[in-house]
Amino acid sequence: MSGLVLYGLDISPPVRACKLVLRALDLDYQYKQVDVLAGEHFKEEFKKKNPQNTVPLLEDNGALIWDSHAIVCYLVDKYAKTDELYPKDLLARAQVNQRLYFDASVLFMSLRNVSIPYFYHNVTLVPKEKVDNIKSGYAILESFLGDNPYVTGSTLTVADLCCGATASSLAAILELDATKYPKVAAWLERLSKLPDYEGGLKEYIELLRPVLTLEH
Ligand SMILES: N[C@@H](CCC(=O)N[C@@H](CS)C(=O)NCC(=O)O)C(=O)O
Repeated sequence: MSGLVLYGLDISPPVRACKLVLRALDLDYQYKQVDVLAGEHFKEEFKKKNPQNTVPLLEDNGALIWDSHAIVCYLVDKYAKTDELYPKDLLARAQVNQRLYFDASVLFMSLRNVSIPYFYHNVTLVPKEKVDNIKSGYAILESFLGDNPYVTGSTLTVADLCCGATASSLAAILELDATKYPKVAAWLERLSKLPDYEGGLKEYIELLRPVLTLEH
């Protein structure tokens, strides 16, 4: 057993992304459940490890890393046998990083800006601008894909696993319209064949979709 410990819960999209990368690298790790819905991430013990109070959090022989994007890059750099998932070539890496920052700052935020108000304040009405943010995320992904099977080209990278974990979860708010975004639909279908892809996806969608009302 490695010294790796992942803290999280399956319904979390960024936790799913980390689990997909751990699986792709065939790494052993201990999984410690943090029940975010019950507020466990605000407990002092967890706060000491991650003052941002978010999951996922990775512990590697005592070193602490959080934010899924930092975690997945670290895992590939440290443990992968090849650099395919996170290329060392500077330009290729810059492109993967761009997609990772897009996921962190745009795509995931369009989800979080709806899920946090619901989970913490029971806000079920999703204003039009937040619905539009989801549509815009789908449209940007469609353009990233172009004629390629993956978001940076012909090979799967951590950018697909992070963006894919978020994009699949957006269906919790607004189901993807495959006629408008056929490339995103085909890409998600491709990713869905990966082992452990499902994780807590269905559960996450079922938690939100039935209770939300969207303004159009
Ligand atoms: N950018 C972060 C986002 C992490 C995040 O917001 N995780 C959610 C679960 S999906 C969380 O911990 N929410 C609890 C909170 O922010 O209070 C990442 O990629 O790790």
